[in-house]
Amino acid sequence: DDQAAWWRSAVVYQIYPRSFADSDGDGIGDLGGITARLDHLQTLGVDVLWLSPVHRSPQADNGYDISDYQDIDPLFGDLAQLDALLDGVHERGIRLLMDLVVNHTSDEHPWFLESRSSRENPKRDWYVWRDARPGTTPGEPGAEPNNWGSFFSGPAWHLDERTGQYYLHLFDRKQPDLNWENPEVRAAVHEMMRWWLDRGVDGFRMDVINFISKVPGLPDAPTAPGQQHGNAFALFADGPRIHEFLAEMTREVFAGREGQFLTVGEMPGVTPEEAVRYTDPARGEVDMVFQFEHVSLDTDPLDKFAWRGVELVTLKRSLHRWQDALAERGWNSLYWNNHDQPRVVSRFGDDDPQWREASAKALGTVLHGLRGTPYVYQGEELGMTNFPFTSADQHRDVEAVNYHARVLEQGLDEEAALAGMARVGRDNARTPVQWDDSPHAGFTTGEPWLPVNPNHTWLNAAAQAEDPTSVLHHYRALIRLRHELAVLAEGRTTLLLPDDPTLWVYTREHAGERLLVAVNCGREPRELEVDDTWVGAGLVLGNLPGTPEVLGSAGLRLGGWDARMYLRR
Ligand code: ISL
Repeated sequence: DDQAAWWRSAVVYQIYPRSFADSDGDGIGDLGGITARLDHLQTLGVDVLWLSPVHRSPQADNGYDISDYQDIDPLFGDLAQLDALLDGVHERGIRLLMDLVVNHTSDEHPWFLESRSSRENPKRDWYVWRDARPGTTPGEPGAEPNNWGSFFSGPAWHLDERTGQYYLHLFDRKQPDLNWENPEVRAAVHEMMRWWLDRGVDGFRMDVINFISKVPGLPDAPTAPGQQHGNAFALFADGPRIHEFLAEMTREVFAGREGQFLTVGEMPGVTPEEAVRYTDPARGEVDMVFQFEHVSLDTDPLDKFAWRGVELVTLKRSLHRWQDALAERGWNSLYWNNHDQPRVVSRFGDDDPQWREASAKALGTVLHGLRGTPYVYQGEELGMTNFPFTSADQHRDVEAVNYHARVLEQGLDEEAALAGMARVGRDNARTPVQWDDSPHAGFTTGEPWLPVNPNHTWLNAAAQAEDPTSVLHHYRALIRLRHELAVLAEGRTTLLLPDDPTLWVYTREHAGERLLVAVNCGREPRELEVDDTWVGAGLVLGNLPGTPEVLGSAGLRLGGWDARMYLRR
């Protein structure tokens, strides 16, 4: 067990640069904007920043399609500004993680331009090229080499006319998958990673990193009734050589370096059993993973936009299954939000104006009370909400835009599709950060690339900085507690009342200290009995005014969306 690891008591803040702060008035956030807002992050108290991609990119998927790994896109600035940001961050004792997007590149990356230029090109094998299915004519429907679908609608293959072969793209057709079976590809990625470490960055968040090892032969996947594409997940996620590739990466990139780094692997579909393997320090793969179980419970696995909701009992059991599975070996990362997920207060909380603030604080308390490294996504610390989408043309995200086009093409229910896009669409997380109540929320002096949420007039950072009862102040307290209380960083987690439909209650225990986290995830007040060993425990954090400072024998009476932490020494 890697007891000494600094990140066990750290909190990470994710910046989606395009939506954080704009310094040059083009309506798109940039590096200068981040540097100008570092005070916000320092007072919040976070230890690490993770920047979503700022590399050179055609922006087909907002930067997750990189055409030069060693340059900054002019939209965001240049390398000198990245160095200035690094200095500013390090001066404040904060570390910086870059996004590492190496399952695929942009189709405009020079590697791919070479690879597609001819079947004989030395880089041909750097990507995944295949002939049409035997007995078919290239280009006709069903001629794709296998039946895999893309995450962003349609088949996962695109026919390149020039050489008459298809290339694989698990995401957009502008995001061709690299062929990790080829050792030259792996060496080129390692070299690029070392270049960033030499520049001073402190680690990487690795995009869909558990997709890089595909099952050899790329066989067809089983199809569900009514589904056009096979369910290929098991054929590319956690594939046969994934652990080998990650261990090799650690050896090639981090071995022999001075410094304290952090690696987090984004891993859709990963199971707790696999996660233990990925994060076991003895195996030298990654420090922690982003798992997806708790953010997949409320949508249809075959159609992400078919939202169906989730019972609290299911949600808490899921997160606690992960707490239990990684209790002895490995490490969890904890998140509600990122740039791909709807806003948590609208999703699992209650964004009615009367309950928004309390429920945002309550959900923050639940997550930050758990064992693992918490991640805060920009705007979450303000309790930002989903955007009130009403029409298709308000969405910019390639995933939603492609989905909507397919719904129209296939004559499916457009109204249902729009409702789903409004509920779970990724642009909910991508509207500009609400800094103040000015016309574009202080985000830009120009026209924002995505509209600002109209609620910025009353929901913004400036107002919350003045208000000690705000969501912002609550997050500052949660982050401070992570640093101060060893029981929060290290304690063992035990879920109480697993079947209770609205109460989320658990304990943490470490070296003679015990913490009780009690949260009411509903509007109705609730009584909670606790055993005598808790009598006398002191309040370390509450949500609502008038919360008792010491726990008495009568237990707790929790108001709507009440959230408390009590400590017994
Ligand atoms: O939001 C999703 C689509 O429904 C997720 O499946 C998402 O695609 C998955 O989490 C992988 O995300 C990462 O890689 C994508 C990129 O679009 C996401 O923004 C990124 O976080 C491709 O690079």
